[in-house]
Amino acid sequence: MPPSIVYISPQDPAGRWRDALTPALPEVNFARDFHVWPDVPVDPENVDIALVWRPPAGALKAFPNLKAVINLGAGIDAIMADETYPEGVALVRMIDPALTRHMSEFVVHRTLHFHRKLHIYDAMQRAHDWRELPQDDSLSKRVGILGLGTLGADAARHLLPFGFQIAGWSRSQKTIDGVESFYEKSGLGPFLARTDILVCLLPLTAQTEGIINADTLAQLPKGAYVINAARGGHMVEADLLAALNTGHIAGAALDVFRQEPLKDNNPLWDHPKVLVTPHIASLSSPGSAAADIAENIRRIRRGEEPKDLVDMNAGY
Ligand code: NDP
Ligand code: OXD
Repeated sequence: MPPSIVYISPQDPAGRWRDALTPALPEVNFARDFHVWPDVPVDPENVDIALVWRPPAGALKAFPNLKAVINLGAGIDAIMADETYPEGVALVRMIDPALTRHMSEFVVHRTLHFHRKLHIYDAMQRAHDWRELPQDDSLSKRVGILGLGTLGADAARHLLPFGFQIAGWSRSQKTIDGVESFYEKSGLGPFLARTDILVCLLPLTAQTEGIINADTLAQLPKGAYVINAARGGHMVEADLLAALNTGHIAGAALDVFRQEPLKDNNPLWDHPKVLVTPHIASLSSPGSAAADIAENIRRIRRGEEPKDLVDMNAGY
């Protein structure tokens, strides 16, 4: 009996992934060997691969012979939070050109929005207020990206042509043309002190949880902006609201929240200095990602190491 694949994503129907993977894996009989959780396959011992997005805690335990879990997104924090994650099972994250491209679009858009004061012009339009505001030069505007990995490095490269002064903060030192590298805990203070527009593209780990808080916001120059497209857990919402209300932070673009969907009574929804989007900065694209997922499934089944493995010790 050939091994089976299980798809576990309570949030996203399986259809788009099945449709994209079917031509990419002609050797797999999808009608027989692709199961959509919670429909339990007749023989859970026969499942070797799980394709998942935010699987409920404990769901993976039902498959005792899993060889790998393939995450259908970049962030694996929801999986790392599952204390019952089967020990020793390889975890693969998503690195996909479309996912990266779409995130850079979002970051460039939000950065330009604040840089060109479009949030203020939007409010002026609603007030029928026809005035010119002073225009800052991009050459003097300092953008700082928390996390200079796949997404952060690409966003930095896309921002460079506008002339911004770009820096990034990561665990290890980076060499990217035109991008100043700050790293380790000791680099965080100097990085924040030189940042007018802060972009968060970190993974959510024990070390990065709550990293945007009263203390770090206070280290940004007065009038700085915050763009969080990573995870809601990076941000202490009450601290951001306080900094917005004192005027220390001039505006924030938030795509991710501690509780999603954002609760109807959350003050961020209506805050005049906050732009809210519903975790859409970059959505996974089955059509783009299918070829790499298929290649990884083949590698795993041949007993080879898959690409884009998560470092379980680092947590990302
Ligand atoms: P990567 O793993 O490629 O990059 C992570 C970066 O963060 C690396 O530069 C890493 O440093 C740095 N980092 C990790 N821990 C620390 C730390 N403790 N201190 C300093 N730097 C640290 O991740 P991606 O770029 O692919 O993705 C980033 C996150 O974006 C995802 O985890 C996900 O949460 C979020 N995301 C959000 C989406 C949305 O729609 N809103 C869509 C896709 C992703 P080093 O390079 O030295 O290892
Ligand atoms: C991801 C996301 O991590 O969409 O891919 O948030």
